[in-house]
Amino acid sequence: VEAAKRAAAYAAVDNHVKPEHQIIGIGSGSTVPYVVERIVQQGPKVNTNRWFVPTGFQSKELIVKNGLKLGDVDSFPEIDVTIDGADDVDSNLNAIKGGGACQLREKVLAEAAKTFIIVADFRKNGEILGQGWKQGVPIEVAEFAWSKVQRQLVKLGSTNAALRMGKAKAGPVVTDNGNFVIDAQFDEKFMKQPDELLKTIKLLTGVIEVGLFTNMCQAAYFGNEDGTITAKE
Ligand code: DER
Repeated sequence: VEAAKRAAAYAAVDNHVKPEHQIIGIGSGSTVPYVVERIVQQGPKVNTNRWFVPTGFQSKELIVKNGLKLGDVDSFPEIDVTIDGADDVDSNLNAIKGGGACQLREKVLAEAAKTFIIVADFRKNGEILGQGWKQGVPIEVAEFAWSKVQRQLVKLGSTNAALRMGKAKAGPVVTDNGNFVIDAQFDEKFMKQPDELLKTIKLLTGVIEVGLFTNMCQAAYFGNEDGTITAKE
């Protein structure tokens, strides 16, 4: 799977990170390190003129560790290209994101980018959202409102809406923004219309961001087990 992630990341960088691109958004997860690896390979000459905007703590560490200049979205509101991972992608390039609980800053950088590219391994290359990623839609919520939102998600039709608990941490996962995450499963009839579901969930008071990225991605690159790449535009 790592080779597939690397192949997808390399193809995305080779096709979409041009020498003239100076502001680059770097996503979160285990695939984006290969994106940074490939950008570093473009050489110090082109990279000294670039600023790299992170989508969270992990992303920031990745940029700094690779000796790249750290930018922020306040100084660089317009981003040339953002490359990020995803948990599931459908045939219309809609994505479930937030497996790493970074979807708020990821969506800000995806929106701010002229081009938003997804990189992933073959497991994420799907038809309808939720067929591959079974953990549900990640929803960032204010701590104060989480149980109210959970009840409303069930009323909306979620088959299972659960507060995301820490693994090496007692209690719930806390995002880089100090909020909680609810993972809410919905059946196919909802997941076939991700933009409708996004709007419905986003309107619930206490919801901060929803891990449904609809009509945002210009291209997605998937690494396959046989070493080939599938590109969806
Ligand atoms: O949280 C996210 O949206 C991340 O991009 C993440 O889920 C992607 O996961 P992976 O690159 O580790 O498969």
